[in-house]
Amino acid sequence: MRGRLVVMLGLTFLLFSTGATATPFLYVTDWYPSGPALDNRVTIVDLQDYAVKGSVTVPSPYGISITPDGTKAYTANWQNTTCSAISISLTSNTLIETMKGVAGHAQHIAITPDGTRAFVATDSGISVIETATNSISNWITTLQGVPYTLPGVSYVALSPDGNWLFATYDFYNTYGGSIAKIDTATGEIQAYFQYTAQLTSAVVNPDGTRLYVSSQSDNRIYIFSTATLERVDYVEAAHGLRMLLSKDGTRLYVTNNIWTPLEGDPVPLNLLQIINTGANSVIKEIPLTKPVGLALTPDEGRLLVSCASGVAVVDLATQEIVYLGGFTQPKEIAVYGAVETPVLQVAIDIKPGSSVNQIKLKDEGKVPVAILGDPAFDVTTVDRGTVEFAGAPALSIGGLPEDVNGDGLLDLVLHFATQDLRLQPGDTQACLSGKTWSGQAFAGCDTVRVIELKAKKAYKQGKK
Ligand SMILES: [Ca+2]
Ligand SMILES: [Ca+2]
Repeated sequence: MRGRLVVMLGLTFLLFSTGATATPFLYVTDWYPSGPALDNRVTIVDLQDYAVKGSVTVPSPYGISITPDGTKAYTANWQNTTCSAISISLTSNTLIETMKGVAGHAQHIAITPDGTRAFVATDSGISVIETATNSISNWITTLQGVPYTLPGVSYVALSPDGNWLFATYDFYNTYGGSIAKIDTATGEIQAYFQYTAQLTSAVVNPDGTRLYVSSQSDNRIYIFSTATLERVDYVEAAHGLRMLLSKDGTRLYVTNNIWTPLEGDPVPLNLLQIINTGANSVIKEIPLTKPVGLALTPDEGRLLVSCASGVAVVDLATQEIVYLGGFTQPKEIAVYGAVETPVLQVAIDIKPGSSVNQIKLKDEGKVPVAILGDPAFDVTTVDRGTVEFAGAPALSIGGLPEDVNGDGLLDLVLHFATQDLRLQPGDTQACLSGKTWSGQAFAGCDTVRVIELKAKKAYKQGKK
């Protein structure tokens, strides 16, 4: 598997250099306690062809989160009690630095929606990273104004507005498993729920009203009111370890994986569960070997699950599973990539007023091309700097919208230098493409008659 993936690398870079795709990327933390240092890494996989795009060496990375602008990934490093910042882009991924000073063994990290801070769950409390400087400090939480910091933080989840941090505590905490609702501005614990089960992760629904909490030892997903931390419901589940909600909040994905079965426990559960949050019931169970982390592709068509020695890619429409190998022991995963929107087809008119659309190559003139407005396409939204016709950029002349075909809708006529056109004699079609200010891609084609200006060329050469 690894050999094949390496072979694919060249192709991946070729795709980027043409700028043809906005493919999402998968980031996998991978580390095994007794493995060689080489296996302490974040591996980056292109989710279009599953080729490994590269890897960054990081000490014992467990949790991983990506900033909302997609420029940096942060890892929570368990054994090394550090965090790392990685610069990520379409073409390169490099370690910025590994920051010391984390409270303890770090296993999960959550970044605020504005990308300014990252909260780190450690076995000795919560640490916070200022992402502008990558400075790290141990967060002093307070309860009724008095410093109150509990160890054994298993997970941290932010509300969609970033105003609240929900921390779950596992049973290493002498107070038992518990949940705290903390004001991210002040560190004040606003509500607290104490329980006896080992709580492993939490997720807030899209409107910020409900908190789902998974338990390793209680076989339930608990549902709390985020306002009061009162328990309002639960779902009978297995040994929940990590959870992920669909963007609309209707599906909850849960990995179930009991690491150390207790005496009398049945066969260890290794399951992915899909829960319908409307009915609070499990609608699908998929066996997977020791599943841990979860991520969705931007279009939510594929669910990615880190497992014992690989990553399972579950096609949510067909339930088909592809396994990506070549890992030591994947921990958490993250996906970053823009949602690809379909290209809007628009009508264009090359040389408005002419139906022949003859283009004479080597001509020093300009070719006008009208982008025709229609009820579904307002030409005033066109970002002219993005428009290309037959490979040539639009010239910065003209371009005031006018109705060139008399249908009452504004059209946009742009001009292109004939010498810049990538056309060959005999071509019968030429196309224009571009984007609107909001990023919607559009394209359209029209017929052409391309001829070479032989007589003029000979005359010019003769003059020289
Ligand atoms: Ca025409
Ligand atoms: Ca028109």
